Amino acid sequence: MAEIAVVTGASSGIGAATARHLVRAGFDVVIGARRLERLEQLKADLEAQHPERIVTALPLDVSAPASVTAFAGAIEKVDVLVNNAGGALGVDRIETADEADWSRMYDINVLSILRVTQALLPKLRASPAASVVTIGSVAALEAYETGAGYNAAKHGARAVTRVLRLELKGEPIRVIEIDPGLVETEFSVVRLGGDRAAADKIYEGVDNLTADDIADAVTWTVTRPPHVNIDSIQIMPRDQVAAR
Ligand code: NJP
Repeated sequence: MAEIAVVTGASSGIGAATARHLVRAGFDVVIGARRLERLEQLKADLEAQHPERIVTALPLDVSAPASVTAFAGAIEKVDVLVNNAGGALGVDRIETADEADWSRMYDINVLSILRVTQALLPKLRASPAASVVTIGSVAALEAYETGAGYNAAKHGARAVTRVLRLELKGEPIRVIEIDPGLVETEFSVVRLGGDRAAADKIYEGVDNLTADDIADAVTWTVTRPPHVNIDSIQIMPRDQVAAR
């Protein structure tokens, strides 16, 4: 029986690419997000390319505990969990930032990891060799102006990841953190409230990372021999020398 990887936030960007790479690497995948039609399209594409693999698309809102419970309840087995769902909202300086955005960023980047990991932990424990991956950010390692809410949230995600590793010490579950720099996905469109033209400007003239670059790293870490734990990987576009 194939190993099963669960990827949250798989309807676009890094999550969708990670699901694709993991299927190519021989995993069956469970993909979750709110935009179910995107997941169904990804499932159809993957099953057409890899008819031997099983792809399960499930609705998931990581900020709704009942949705997380239903998602986890529908999953029978899990060997790899990729906590990828998340994102940034707004670009305000602290003096004008919106508290609701900060609260939401904490919810989708930090509490999401708590909810999904907690719900799937019994099933991860049933795996002979499991991996839990956090898609964090270089924002957890450095600070940049207009990013305080997101920086704080990703620092939080990093802290949760590290504590999880300590608490699972001695169990066959490794905990991995992948911290990307700027990756060309829908991230900036969401951050800018749907303003695609403004988001495109951010990516203009820079040799950006693609979602495949990050998916490649995720897949590499979870396919190392079980005794090897890749603690964390920071991946930046060559020309990005600071977080932003
Ligand atoms: O962004 P995007 P990325 N419940 O917007 C999902 C981190 N990162 O791939 O629900 C469930 O294409 C959303 O699904 P949907 C970033 O912080 C990125 O770049 O259908 N899912 C979608 O699939 C994040 O943790 C960059 O809207 C929810 C996905 O999240 C991860 O990479 C840099 C959800 C977002 O896909 C993937 O982001 C960096 C919810 N409530 C870190 N809310 C970068 N791109 O530059 C959102 O340092 N999602």
